[in-house]
Amino acid sequence: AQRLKGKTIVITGASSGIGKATAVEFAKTQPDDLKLILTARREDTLKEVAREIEGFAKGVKVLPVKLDISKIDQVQAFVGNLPEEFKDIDVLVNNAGLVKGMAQAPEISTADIDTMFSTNVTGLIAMTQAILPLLKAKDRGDIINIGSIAGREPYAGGSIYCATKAAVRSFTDAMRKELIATRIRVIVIDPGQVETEFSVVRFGGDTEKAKKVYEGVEPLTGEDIAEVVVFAAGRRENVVLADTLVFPSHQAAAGVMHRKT
Ligand code: NDP
Ligand code: 8X3
Repeated sequence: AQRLKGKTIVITGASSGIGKATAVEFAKTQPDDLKLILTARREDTLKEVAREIEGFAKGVKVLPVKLDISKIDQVQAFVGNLPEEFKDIDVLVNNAGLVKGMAQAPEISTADIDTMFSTNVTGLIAMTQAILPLLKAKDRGDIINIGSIAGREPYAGGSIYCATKAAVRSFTDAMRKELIATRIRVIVIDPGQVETEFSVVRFGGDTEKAKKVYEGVEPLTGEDIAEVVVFAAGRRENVVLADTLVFPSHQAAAGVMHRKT
């Protein structure tokens, strides 16, 4: 907790799931002195998360920022629009991301392909490029990217999503090499199955269909991944948790799941 003292942390996709849980976990771990910049498209939800955190962590200042990371102009304006006291960013958690549908080629809609790539890949890259100069200027800081088992092991019905997460993995690994002479830590955390709004979004709001994904299994929670993110950020500066794969105990690969019937 001491190592996180006074840090300014940006989390994308903090209105739900893993991102929201990560915001709460940072605040629980360092409730006395921390700044959190929480971004997502749903501003009201971000404000609720901010109220929740400020209710239990009196030393945490929370700044909710409406930001659609798939819109490059919004990302490029992000740092310039921050209040002065939030500009000294130490940690970027690139978490915002989504999957659309289960369609297979040649039936994948162009709109869905665009949404997945512009959010999970070009949005994440733009956000990283916006914040990296601040980290380079002080030669320290963390970029923590949320990848997925899907980026290591592509599955039928997930070709585009899997390709986006493979791109996150390549971008992350190349950047770690590019920043080798700095103290900037480049980290990727790959979750297996986590129950969040992920499947509800995948199936266009169909909660019944989403529920079926988790029938007979015990998925991870957003908090489980949040703990790993905060652990990585809280290590001694010379310790880089470069690459972590996290499964629930019933899962051994993207498609290897033990279901109780
Ligand atoms: P949720 O759907 O619960 O959360 C996704 C978050 O991303 C929301 O806060 C959403 O906010 C935000 N988001 C989506 N699109 C945009 C956008 N264009 N601009 C800004 N924010 C956006 O899902 P998870 O918590 O599960 O997902 C978080 C990350 O974890 C994703 O990158 C996902 O791919 C990854 N992941 C998830 C797994 C799972 O099984 N759940 C497994 C492995 C990885 P809003 O809608 O308000 O914009
Ligand atoms: C989410 C994991 O395998 O359900 O990234 O697509 S999977």
